[in-house]
Amino acid sequence: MPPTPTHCPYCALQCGMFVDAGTVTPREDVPANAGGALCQKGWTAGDLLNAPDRVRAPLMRQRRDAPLRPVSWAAALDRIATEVRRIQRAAGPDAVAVFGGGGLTNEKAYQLGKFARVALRTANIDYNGRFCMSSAATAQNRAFGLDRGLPVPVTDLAEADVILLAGGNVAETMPPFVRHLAAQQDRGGRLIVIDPRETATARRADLHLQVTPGTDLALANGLLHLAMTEGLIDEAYVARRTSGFAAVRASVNAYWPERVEQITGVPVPSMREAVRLLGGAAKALILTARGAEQHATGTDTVTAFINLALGLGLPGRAGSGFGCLTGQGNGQGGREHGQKADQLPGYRRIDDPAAREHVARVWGVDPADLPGPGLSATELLAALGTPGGPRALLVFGSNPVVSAPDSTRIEERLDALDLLVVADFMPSETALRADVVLPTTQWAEETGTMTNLEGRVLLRRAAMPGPPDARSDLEIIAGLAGRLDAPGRFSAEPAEVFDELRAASAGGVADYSGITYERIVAETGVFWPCPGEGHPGTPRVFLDRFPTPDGRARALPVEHRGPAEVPCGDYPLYLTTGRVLAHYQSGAQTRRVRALTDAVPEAYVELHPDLAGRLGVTDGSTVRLTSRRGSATAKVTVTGAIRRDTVFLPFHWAAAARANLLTNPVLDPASRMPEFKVCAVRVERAA
Ligand SMILES: Nc1nc2c(c(=O)[nH]1)N[C@H]1C(S)=C(S)[C@@H](COP(=O)(O)OP(=O)(O)OC[C@H]3O[C@@H](n4cnc5c(=O)[nH]c(N)nc54)[C@H](O)[C@@H]3O)O[C@H]1N2
Ligand SMILES: Nc1nc2c(c(=O)[nH]1)N[C@H]1C(S)=C(S)[C@@H](COP(=O)(O)OP(=O)(O)OC[C@H]3O[C@@H](n4cnc5c(=O)[nH]c(N)nc54)[C@H](O)[C@@H]3O)O[C@H]1N2
Ligand code: SF4
Ligand SMILES: [Mo]
Repeated sequence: MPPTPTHCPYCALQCGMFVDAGTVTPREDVPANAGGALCQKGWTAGDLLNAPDRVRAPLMRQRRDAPLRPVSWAAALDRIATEVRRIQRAAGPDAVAVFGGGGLTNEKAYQLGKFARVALRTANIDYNGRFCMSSAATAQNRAFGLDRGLPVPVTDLAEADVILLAGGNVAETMPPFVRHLAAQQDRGGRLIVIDPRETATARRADLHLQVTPGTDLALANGLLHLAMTEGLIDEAYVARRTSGFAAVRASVNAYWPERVEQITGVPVPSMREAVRLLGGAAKALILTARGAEQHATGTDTVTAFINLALGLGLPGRAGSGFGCLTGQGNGQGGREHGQKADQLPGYRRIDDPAAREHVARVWGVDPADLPGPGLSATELLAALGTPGGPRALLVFGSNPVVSAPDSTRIEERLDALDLLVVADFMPSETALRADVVLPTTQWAEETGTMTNLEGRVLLRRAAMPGPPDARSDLEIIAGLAGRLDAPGRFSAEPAEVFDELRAASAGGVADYSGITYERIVAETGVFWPCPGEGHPGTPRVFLDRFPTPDGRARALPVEHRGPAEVPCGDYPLYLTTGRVLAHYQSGAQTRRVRALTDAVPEAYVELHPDLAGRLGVTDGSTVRLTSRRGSATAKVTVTGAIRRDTVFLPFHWAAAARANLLTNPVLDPASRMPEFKVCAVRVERAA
């Protein structure tokens, strides 16, 4: 086989790569990683295919305390179908729940949503995107009537005079993205970064605002206040393209610079410089990432940055706008086609009668038989095994034992289930707790579409066969749907599923009806919305109008509330969590790649030198971190790049090094995003 052009298994940049017998080389034709850049995870992705402990056969245990043992596919799938029927007879359809992931292809995400509604008839399906994109998505939908991460192609970044990035460390989380920033800066463009840490990204910036964790909302309101007092508001744009801006003006009056400096720790002159840069730019982009979004105030924080962008007249102008950096490989498509509790394909709402009618017709079922909205991810996990809550959970593409907040409670809830099923190619920490583990093929062994952070639909192609006894998620879903006598068709062929997805999405907000595999190949990706095969796709959204009832963007006043937990006598420090270059998410994949564990072998916590001195610890010492929920241990890295009042712990490790033993599961009221980015902790020397 010649090298197969495909895309990376990891993040939302979806860098183009060739795979040849498991060896990866970069493609040069894909704009996201133009010129053929890959990060270390991409270069070493081939190692995932032959991970020494890869799951290669179905595994099952007879009782909770018995070991997992290999069984036939028939035995595994029969057991699941029998248990599902038993549980649903006793406790109703919602007693079986599904948990998906933003790494799944569009075809899988679509089929999983259909499987839940049509085969299981459960309302309870949600996915890990709640932990990821939900605040930005909710805020963009609220303001623009549409949630596409970036409003423009990444290559437009190079043309921006100013880029403001709030809470993103792209130098580690999507390194080839930095090339677009470098191109921008080479042209004389300026970069402003908001982060409590002086990250590799912040070091590239012309201006770094080292904000107190959880206070971005006040900062954004403060920047808008300054834009008003400095006469930098684009009044013609505000009058023509927005609604509700008068109320926003009135509310940000209270965010005068000295007050905002006190809340955020950002000096007034830095704020003023940021606003002058932004206000003086012909083209500017305001971008948020998880640092600003993963808070109980995440939706309103993103709204505050959108208000700033609207005041400066950015959204809907070429090369300008507001955007968020999507995280997971298919974090964009994964939030469009129905694995979210309140959603049907095409970014339709499950409580909209017209949407139910349309999708039910495509599925060949009665709209009245479709369930309504179910529980959101954190609430779903919290309800498992409780009276009236789900008794069975099917997981496809997530490792919540490591990645969900307050993980002690997650383990308790999973252990309280009658049935836990995990489809995965790795023996993740969640899979190892399951009653049935279903071994799947992975990225280079299967075909499907991924929608990257730009909203560009791409084709990942099978480059090689998977292990003989592994099956694709689509085959697994088809096998279960058949056993459950599901109505309608559950094809295991990605191209057939994609054609059905196109029909189901037609007329929806995320309309894929004009996109075909052939077009994706011929055009190196097609941007949604794309409502017909003759339609060119939409690289830049909002140029003429916003898809709101009156065509205007909605500005909405939002108030600073701060994090749910702030430091106190018992827990005197802020903990913030996030990522390092060499590891991905829960680490289920990257902790199995030698080059990556060599690069960063174990969990570490960043401490300011003053704090390290007070604690009497140095680089390499072991410390225990304790929050109101539990304790975790990690090695110390002393760095002046972090604030004195804050410590940083990446969340990629398992067992006692889990950041999520500490995190606060308090949720954003609108998006149901947990507050991963701030809780209060104490740090002590461990024996
Ligand atoms: N190497 C690697 N790359 C990845 C991933 C990975 O796991 N590893 N995951 C992918 C996914 S799913 C995602 S969602 C993206 C995430 O990509 P990013 O959002 O870039 O990643 P994070 O490290 O979670 O958070 C970014 C920054 O937020 C800062 N931060 C913490 N608290 C605050 C705050 O209150 N305000 C502000 N302004 N900043 C704050 C942190 O210091 C951190 O530097 O990365 C994607 N790429
Ligand atoms: N403390 C803290 N916690 C966080 C975050 C944080 O910043 N701080 N970030 C949150 C964010 S943004 C995210 S996105 C989540 C991610 O956290 P998780 O949802 O746990 O994501 P992964 O580690 O990518 O888990 C994916 C699992 O599915 C498997 N898998 C991958 N592809 C497929 C597939 O196609 N099919 C199947 N069946 N399995 C597959 C992988 O092997 C892996 O075991 O973590 C969240 N948790
Ligand atoms: S930046 Fe993301 S898509 Fe590109 S090689 Fe790295 S992990 Fe893969
Ligand atoms: Mo994410």
